[in-house]
Amino acid sequence: MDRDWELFLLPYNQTVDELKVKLRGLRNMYLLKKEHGPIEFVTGRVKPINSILIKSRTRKISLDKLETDMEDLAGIRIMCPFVEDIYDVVEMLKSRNDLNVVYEKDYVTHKKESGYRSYHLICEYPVQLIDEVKVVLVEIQIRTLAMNFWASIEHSLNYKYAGEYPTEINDRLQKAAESAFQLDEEMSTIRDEIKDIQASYRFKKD
Ligand code: 0O2
Ligand code: 0O2
Repeated sequence: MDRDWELFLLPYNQTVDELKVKLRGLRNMYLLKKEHGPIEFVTGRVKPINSILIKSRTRKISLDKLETDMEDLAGIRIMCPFVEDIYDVVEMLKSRNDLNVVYEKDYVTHKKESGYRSYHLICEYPVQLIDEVKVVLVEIQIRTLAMNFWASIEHSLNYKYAGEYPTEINDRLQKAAESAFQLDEEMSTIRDEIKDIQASYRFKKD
């Protein structure tokens, strides 16, 4: 099939650009209000054509059905300081009126076999084109900095091993993912203890 990829991907590029601006704007609002911000940073990408073709072959997705069956042509990633922030961001996204969450995958509570942790929302997002509104799918991944550290490095290693790690490497990657999660839990505990100390100071002063 002859496809004009630039034209096909245009609404996805528009979606990623718009959502990056909107979500980075939210981060700046928290910064201005000097409140604890649940968003550390936001990135986004449109799936490269080569990756689309590979995924369509491996997942047996017909090129005619990319719009409905390849849910991550547009991808947004939100990094949070703490695990608890992930759930706040999820609720915040669900309450937005410019996004419709179609379904979600909680790999934070239910980690994947690889050790991967992240919260995924598959959403519909309306893009205004010249003379119509096109609703496209976008995958929003929400994770902590530690989860992102693990996933980014594992993803780059995966290219070398084409997803087929030797068992020993697999075990070590799973252990590394667990260490990253323990680090997240420790940072949350430290934060809570600091809050308690601050509250007790305030109580003594009053
Ligand atoms: P600031 O002032 O750096 O915070 P673009 O659309 O070109 O702006 P793109 O191509 O998506 O961005 O770039 P990229 O590399 O994905 O990074 C997007 C934002 O995330 C940038 O911030 C980066 O600084 C920030 N970023 C990327 N990696 C990290 C990281 O490991 N830690 C932190 N804290 N930030 C990171 P901004 O919004 O452009 O502005
Ligand atoms: P990319 O752009 O290369 O990251 P689906 O991919 O949705 O058709 P699947 O595999 O059931 O089907 O979805 P899942 O597991 O939710 O994975 C979607 C995305 O999550 C992947 O996209 C990765 O970005 C990320 N992910 C899932 N598992 C892992 C993992 O074990 N390690 C890492 N590093 N990332 C993971 P893609 O398609 O790989 O694309």
